[in-house]
Amino acid sequence: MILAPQMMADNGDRSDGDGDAGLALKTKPKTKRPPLYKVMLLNDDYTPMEFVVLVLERFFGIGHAQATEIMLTVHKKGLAVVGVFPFEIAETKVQQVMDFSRRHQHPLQCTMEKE
Ligand code: TYC
Repeated sequence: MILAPQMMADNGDRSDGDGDAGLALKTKPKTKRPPLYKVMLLNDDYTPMEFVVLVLERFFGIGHAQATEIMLTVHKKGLAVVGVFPFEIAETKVQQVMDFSRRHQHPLQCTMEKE
């Protein structure tokens, strides 16, 4: 039953309704966010540059110009973080990229690690 505010006037137990039964301990409000995971692409010698750009556009929603920049960063540096996500989303991205690459017979590798 939901009571209208007027009906809750009798506060004989002096509770404020927040469920802490009046404990006067200093506690941090529990607002912990879920851990985030970096999703990374790794360089290799065989995957065509245009395929990597397509992967970034298709699975990470990155525009063509920025996708090209990120691809070139991976090409030059060996790897780059392409996005940061909660665990299940990161895991899905990695699977999607690995499946897509495998289906096109490219050795492109995508991995994730806790931030
Ligand atoms: N090094 C590849 C080439 O020269 C291009 C490439 C870029 C491959 C990024 C993988 O994650 C990668 N064709």
